[in-house]
Amino acid sequence: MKFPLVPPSASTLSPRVDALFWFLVGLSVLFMLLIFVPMAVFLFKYRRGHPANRAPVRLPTLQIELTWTLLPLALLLGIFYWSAGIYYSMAHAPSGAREINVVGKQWMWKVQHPEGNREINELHVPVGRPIKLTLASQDVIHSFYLPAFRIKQDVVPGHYFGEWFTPTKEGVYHLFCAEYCGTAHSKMIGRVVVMKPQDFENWLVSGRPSESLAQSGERLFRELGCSGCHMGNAQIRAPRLEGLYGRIVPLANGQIVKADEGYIRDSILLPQSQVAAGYEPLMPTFAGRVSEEELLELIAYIKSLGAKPQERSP
Ligand code: HEC
Ligand SMILES: [Cu+2]
Repeated sequence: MKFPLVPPSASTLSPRVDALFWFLVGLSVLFMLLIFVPMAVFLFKYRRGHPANRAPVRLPTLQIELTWTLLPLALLLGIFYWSAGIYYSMAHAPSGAREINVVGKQWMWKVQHPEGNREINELHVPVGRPIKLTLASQDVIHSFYLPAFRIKQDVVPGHYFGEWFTPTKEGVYHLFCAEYCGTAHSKMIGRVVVMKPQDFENWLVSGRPSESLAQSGERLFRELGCSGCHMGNAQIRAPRLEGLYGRIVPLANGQIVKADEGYIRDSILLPQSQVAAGYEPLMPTFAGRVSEEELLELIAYIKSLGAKPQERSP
């Protein structure tokens, strides 16, 4: 039976993570040898009864101290610089990435594609294209783990987490939950299917639902009564949401925030926590009334309202 020592390497990040990993393993082995080989040699050389020279030795203490202080310092700073570079790339998705939402819940991963396609414990992606994931949890802490792409991200309820990868090889790869999350945690597994771009297009079209993600969000926007306040001639003065996504928003308390997914999420669940400047805190909370998936649909809709720069008169 084949038992691979390391998972397959199938993303642009994998070789970088592996290089660092093997360097660290090599370095550890080197230092282990540097300590244990002399130890064994001295044990043997100075064993009882052996006529070795046991007279005290004089060594240049300062040089020795400096060497074993400065050398490890340089080595560790080098490792820091190297790994910080990888960490930085991991944290910043390239622009033009395909955006996919993933919601973890006991005990499955639910995936939403922008076109409206949905999957459970499966994630279909095209090869060679950066994929940007927005991760959320419906209940407890889960951890989204794709070993072949060298990404693992804890997903704590109440926040969005971003993660990205560019698959480099077609194939089927493991998807795990890597945080113990209850009875059926061990069954919270799935697969990532990396396909040729053309096959992926066909897959998308073959399963295409009647509504895109943003269209589902638009329907919810009406059903939940958001449009009653946020559209056209409402009784209550509420901000228009066109062009909100990505904009800088001044808040009533003087703070200035960026309207990203997290901000929109908080606006819907905790409207009192961040009141837009110039408006009364009249928006009711929708906590408990919308699921994580519905929230992501609403956000997709608000994002689809475009980023047209628009003057806002408070
Ligand atoms: C009763 C009227 C009302 C309803 C219903 C309502 N809102 Fe609001 N909303 C407001 C008001 C007033 C504000 C501005 C004050 C604030 O930030 O809380 C606001 C702010 C927001 C903001 C922040 C906008 C900005 O410019 O910073 C978002 C996003 C938002 N609402 C989305 C929604 C969504 C989505 C729904 C439906 C699930 C909804 N609202 C339902 C009145 C409403
Ligand atoms: Cu889990």
